[in-house]
Order: sequence, then structure tokens, then C-alpha cells
Amino acid sequence: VPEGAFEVMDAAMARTWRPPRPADAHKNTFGKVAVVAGSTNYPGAPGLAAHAAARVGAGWVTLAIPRTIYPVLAARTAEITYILLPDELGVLIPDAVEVLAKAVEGYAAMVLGPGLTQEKEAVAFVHRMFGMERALKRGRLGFQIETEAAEAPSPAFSWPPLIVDADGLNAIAQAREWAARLPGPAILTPHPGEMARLTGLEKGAIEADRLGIARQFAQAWGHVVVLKGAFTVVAAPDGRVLVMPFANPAMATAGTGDVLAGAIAGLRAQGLGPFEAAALGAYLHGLAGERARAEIGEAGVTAGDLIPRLPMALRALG
Ligand code: NPW
Ligand code: AMP
Ligand code: MG
Repeated sequence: VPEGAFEVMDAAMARTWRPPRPADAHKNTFGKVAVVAGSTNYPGAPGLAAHAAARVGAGWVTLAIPRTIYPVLAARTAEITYILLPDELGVLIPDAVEVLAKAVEGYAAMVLGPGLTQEKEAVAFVHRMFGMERALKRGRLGFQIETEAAEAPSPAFSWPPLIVDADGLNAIAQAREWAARLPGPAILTPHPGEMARLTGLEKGAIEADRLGIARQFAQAWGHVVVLKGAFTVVAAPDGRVLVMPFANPAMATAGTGDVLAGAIAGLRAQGLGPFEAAALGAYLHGLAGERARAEIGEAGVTAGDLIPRLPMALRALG
């Protein structure tokens, strides 16, 4: 892919990637999604992501959440199933990793991060998932991680195809070199603030070259990077870049990113590759936002308003 080249995502591309819906399908045909998310302070993010996954057609959606927030969630989500993880005061703890690893065997996609918080224990939970904790404990960062990785046995846990968002990204940013070591190709969905933490660059520098930065780090890390905001950029490790044709202030509201992560996971679970799932997810999310703006207004749309509009956007592709 030539330096600086990109395409603008359009409906024709979206149609070619839309997952098939065979008439004789059953729920397992469309994949199982796990969403690892939430805390006492952010009990809303998990439900937003989970429902978005279901609303793009995933067959089965499970919330893996801190046990403490279960009663709040279960009371309002009939279609979602649960994995209850050990927590302290509503924040996940590292012991949750073993429970999670057993429970998500056979899942086709996993969202990690919305609403987990940046509390010490939640961060340690993410580090443990990826075997980052030893390197961090010894303060071995930078080039010394190479030594550590060479000594270390292969990671003890295997995870479904990953969509890493929000506090999943923030935890990885504490040892940035590890981004390239996540099992992949994963899909990373930073907003510019999260991208700044992940790369060590200034937020302004990222905003000044969104396309170039997304491409550079997708290639360096070997993951799909979804750099969010007006005109979201989706970059693949092979250098392909798609730009979403949406600048819409109706979407500048809390929780819209959690909806995006779930939508991408729902498509990934239906068999799309990481680049296709990320691009189609961002495109449908943008279209749902356009519908919400037209029907509700530029102000006052809430993230939940996007969710029922995802399947409408999918259907309207024709
Ligand atoms: P500035 O300085 O304001 O311009 P954080 P968060 C920047 C959960 N949620 N373009 C922003 O920039 C999340 O999942 C739960 C440019 C600032 O520097 C997380 O767990 C909800 N800059 C937690 O809350 C609903 C942008 O990023 C920084 C940008 C915290 O997440 C809400 C702020 O980001 C939320 O989803 C853009 N488009 N967007 C729930 N209902 O449970 C952001 N920035 O500090 O990472 O915090 O994104 O609010
Ligand atoms: P987050 O900050 O994680 O909640 O993510 C916000 C979501 O809303 C991302 O998908 C952004 O691309 C989208 N978004 C926010 N502001 C705009 C905007 N002005 N135009 C288009 N999309 C936006
Ligand atoms: Mg977010």
C-alpha cells in the first residue's frame, strides 16, 4: 500500500462484508461474544457493548463482569448470559483471570476493557491476562522486555479473538512495548486520548496526523487500529487504511465507544476477519449515529439510542 493511500468506506464495501444469514442457521452459527467489562462506577458500559454485539447479529452474548454489579445488570438484560468474576468493591482482581479463561473457551470474540477502571487491581487483572505482570514487577521495561520474553514460557492463557478498548488499552499502555505481544491480530479501539497513552505521543500530534499514526502503529503492533473520533480511521497491519465518512456531534456522548466495541465484536464473532469486522462495525456505528441525528437531533442522543439503529443500518445496506 503506497504511503498515505487510503479509501473512504462506503455501502458497497459494507455489503460485500455483511455476514450471511443462512435460513437454517441456529444461534451457534453466529458466534459467541464475551464482553469483559464494568465496575461499580461504570455499570453501564457492559450492557451497551453486549447489546450492540447482539444487535449486529451475534448468536450469543455473555457479560463477564465483577460479581458485585451483577444484580444491577441482570435485572435489565434478559437476553444476555453471565460469567461472574471475583472482585473487590466492584473492581476486578487478578484472580478473575483463571475463572475467565475457563469460561470463555469456544468463544468467537472477546471485548476487553469498557468501564474496568484504572484502579490498581483492574490493571493487574489485565496484565495477568497477557503475562505482563512479571516484567512489570521487576521493573523491566523497554529493551529488557525482550530478555524477559525470551525467558518466559508461552502465555498460560489463550483468549478468543480480542477487541481491546478503554481500560484494556490503558492497562497495556503501562508497558507500551507489550502492545505488539498481545495475541493477535487483535482489534484496538482507542480514542485520541487512549492512543496518546498507548503510543507516548502527545494527543495533538495524533490529531494532526490521524491517518499516518493509525497506519504506523497498526503495522508496528500487528493489530488492527481503530482510531476513533470524527472520521474514524481503521488501519490494518498490512498498511490498508479505511476512513469512515462520519463527522457527527450527536455521537459525542458517553458510552458510544462502548457500543462500537460491542458491534465490532459481534461482527468478528460472525466470522469476519479483524480488519473487515472493525471497518464494518465502525461504518454501521456511524450510520446508526446518522439515523439518530436525523430522528432525535444533534444534541441529546444517548449511546443506547444507537443500539436499535444498528440492525436498521445493516438492513438498509440493501
Ligand atoms: P480532551 O482533553 O477532553 O479534549 P479517558 P473516558 C480524550 C468508561 N465509560 N478526540 C480527551 O480529550 C470507559 O469505558 C463508561 C480527541 C481526554 O484527554 C472508561 O472505562 C460509561 N480527544 C471510563 O469510562 C460511559 C479525545 O481522551 C481523554 C476524544 C473512562 O473513559 C462513558 C478522556 O478519555 C465511558 O465510555 C476525541 N474524539 N475522545 C458507562 N455508562 O458506564 C476522548 N479524547 O480519560 O480515557 O476517559 O474515555 O471518559
Ligand atoms: P468513546 O470516546 O470511547 O466513548 O468513543 C466515542 C465514539 O463516538 C467513537 O466511535 C467515536 O468515533 C464517535 N464519535 C465521537 N465524536 C464524534 C464525532 N464528532 N463525529 C463522529 N463520531 C464521533
Ligand atoms: Mg471509550
